[in-house]
Amino acid sequence: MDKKIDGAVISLVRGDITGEGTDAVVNAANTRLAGGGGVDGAIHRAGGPAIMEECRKIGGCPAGGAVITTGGRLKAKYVIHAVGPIYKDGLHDEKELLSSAYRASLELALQKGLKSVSFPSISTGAYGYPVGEASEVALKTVIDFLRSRKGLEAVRFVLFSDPDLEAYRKSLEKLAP
Ligand code: AR6
Repeated sequence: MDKKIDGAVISLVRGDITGEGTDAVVNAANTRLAGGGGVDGAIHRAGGPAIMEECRKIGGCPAGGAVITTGGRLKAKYVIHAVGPIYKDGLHDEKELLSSAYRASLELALQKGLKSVSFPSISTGAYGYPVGEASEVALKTVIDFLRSRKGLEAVRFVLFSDPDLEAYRKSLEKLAP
């Protein structure tokens, strides 16, 4: 599913983000940038050790933030490591932190002059954020960004399961009918 937002396109696809050919892929990282399971493990496995070498030099990143490294052996030239919140009950700034992680990633992409970025569904795996709510936060943040800041041409959400894709599809339909 595609939606045009001003000059850019938001696409929702089902797949494995490590195969994406966008300028950057976003990783759902932790504050220590230490690697882990889920999409983080998959990106480091596919991209090779050069990514972790840069992560170690950077040292860490707070929740709500993002840092950028090489894409190593990935097709994508860069990996943007975004740190989403660990979901508790929705009353611990989860929404603000999740939105901030998406915004920080988009800011980094613009700073580097990138045109296309692929996101996974940050925080909705090991970090437990309900995907219905997270998809609305993610898409609203990206739509607001694309409407106010020019330069990006394509933002892809690469969802790992059909239910996740369906949740994002519903949210996008609601936010940009
Ligand atoms: N491509 C796209 N999406 C994927 C892939 C993939 N190859 N693999 C998993 N997903 P998670 P989080 C989906 O747990 O919740 C790590 O250990 C997955 O199905 O990867 O932000 C980090 O080191 C889910 O929908 O990230 C952190 O410690 C989504 O990606 C912690 O987990 C996010 O799930 C971060 O947790």
